[in-house]
Amino acid sequence: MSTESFICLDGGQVNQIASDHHPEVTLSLVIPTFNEAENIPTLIRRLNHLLDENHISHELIVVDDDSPDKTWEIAREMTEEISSLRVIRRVGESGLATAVVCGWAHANGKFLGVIDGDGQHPPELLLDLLSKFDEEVEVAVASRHLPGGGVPNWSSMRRLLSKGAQALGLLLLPGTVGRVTDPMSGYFIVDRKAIAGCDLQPVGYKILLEVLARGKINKVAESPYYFQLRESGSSKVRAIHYLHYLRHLLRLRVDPLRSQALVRYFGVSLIALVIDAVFFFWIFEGVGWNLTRSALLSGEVGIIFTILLLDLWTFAGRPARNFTDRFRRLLGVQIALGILLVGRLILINALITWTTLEAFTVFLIVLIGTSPTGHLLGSRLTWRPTRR
Ligand SMILES: Nc1nc2c(ncn2[C@@H]2O[C@H](COP(=O)(O)OP(=O)(O)O)[C@@H](O)[C@H]2O)c(=O)[nH]1
Ligand SMILES: [Mg+2]
Repeated sequence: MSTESFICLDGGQVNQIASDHHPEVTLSLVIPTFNEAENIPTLIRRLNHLLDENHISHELIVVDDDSPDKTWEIAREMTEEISSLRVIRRVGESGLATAVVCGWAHANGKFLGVIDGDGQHPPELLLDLLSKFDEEVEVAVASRHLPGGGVPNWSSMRRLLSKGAQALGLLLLPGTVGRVTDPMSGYFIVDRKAIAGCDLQPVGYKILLEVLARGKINKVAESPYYFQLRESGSSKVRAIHYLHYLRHLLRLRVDPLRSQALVRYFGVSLIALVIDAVFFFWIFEGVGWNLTRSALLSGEVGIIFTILLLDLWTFAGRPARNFTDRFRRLLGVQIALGILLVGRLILINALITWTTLEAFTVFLIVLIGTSPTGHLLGSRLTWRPTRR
């Protein structure tokens, strides 16, 4: 944790956020800037006044990428007038999203926020966003796509690109992009706890995507707002940022394949499969039950093991909020895998009738063949972390 009012960083990216916060700082608000010299003084004064007036202890952290218009210098001069203001000048580094992570890595607050430096985000909405944390959310997002929000001045081209980007995101990362109405929002607050220790490595503009994908986010809240006209200067969005966005989506898509949770998840599927097969063999060959009854019973035993292992092991780090929530999740797995089990029984009987294969071979083929679908279905339906 640091408290210097001015830091100049020359190289070396910071992407880890500490879990401790200063007991006296509630909100650390990062303002990423590049050539915002004309906008920044008004915005800083407005933000500081608003937060002071509402007794919210805060720090404002401008993270400027060595702007040619000397935004960082103008902000630095203001640190004498505004004690809550801190300025980070990054030399030889650029990118909105990494600037935000850098600001948070130097922040002291319990809640970490971000707001554009060009006045397009109405500061007053901060109060609304902060109030959402009373409902135990981890992230509060300002959304342009809720009733009461909007983007008045965008060209049809930019609207189209924005919609296209969102659709692509939904296709590639439905579990992340689908959690909010405005995944492209650059105005939000996150509880430090949810991202502390996470390896945040955003590419390009979309810091919210990174937070939703890598943070420990159970519940998200949203507040509508109108995207204001830029006060001065121009947007820094360029064609290359759409490529960055695509790269970011692909990276977030591929990374979880290496994650521990996924390995555990497939570990459970494998264990359940073995238990199912052994149990089936025992009651069918040993006890002498008929094929359908044996497969039904062994299938249910496999499901119960799956439920227990998922709950106690795989998703132990993502606990349910209460008993009802936990019960709902477990019931979800039972229903999803139960439906699959019925399908499996039909398939087993069909294969026995139409082929000359042995019963146990048929059972194994169907069990192994259908197992991935069932477990994927189970996870999709039940461990989706948030319901909006
Ligand atoms: N530090 C930093 N800030 C940036 C960079 N690119 C954009 N910004 C800031 O991020 C905010 C949003 O950028 P803007 O170009 O207005 O995006 P738009 O509102 O989506 O058109 C503004 O405060 C910019 O000054 C960057 O590379 N580094
Ligand atoms: Mg802007």
